[in-house]
Amino acid sequence: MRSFLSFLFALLFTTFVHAAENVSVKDAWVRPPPPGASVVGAYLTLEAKQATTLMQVKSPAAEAVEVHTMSMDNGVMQMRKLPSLPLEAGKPVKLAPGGFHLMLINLKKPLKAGDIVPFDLSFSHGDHKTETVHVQAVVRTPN
Ligand SMILES: [Cu+2]
Repeated sequence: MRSFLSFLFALLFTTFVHAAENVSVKDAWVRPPPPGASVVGAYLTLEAKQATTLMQVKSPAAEAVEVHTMSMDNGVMQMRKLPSLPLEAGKPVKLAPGGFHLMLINLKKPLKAGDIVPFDLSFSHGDHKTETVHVQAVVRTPN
């Protein structure tokens, strides 16, 4: 009986760990904002084992965080806010300068190189399954 119970617990725990591990985040960084700037871009690479959708991003460093895309429109670079960002299974999505990025809107305090900016990324896997991934991004100049 005891071994059956521990088996059950192991099973529960395994399921839980798998559910919490769908999305991995790599290389999170924030561009150092120019003096006086209240808006700044943040970048990272997202990968999901199973298809999911990034629904919301929050950070204590800014009033809001938006997901933006950049595209050429009649020779002019345009930024557009996305309501959500879908991820396909096993296909990394790189948020990088010139493409998808996170935008910190109305910084609450100035950021400088070396600062750590926490983010909470909320994903919806469908079927009412959600996952929040906590990310620590470093403020640094682009490579
Ligand atoms: Cu932007």
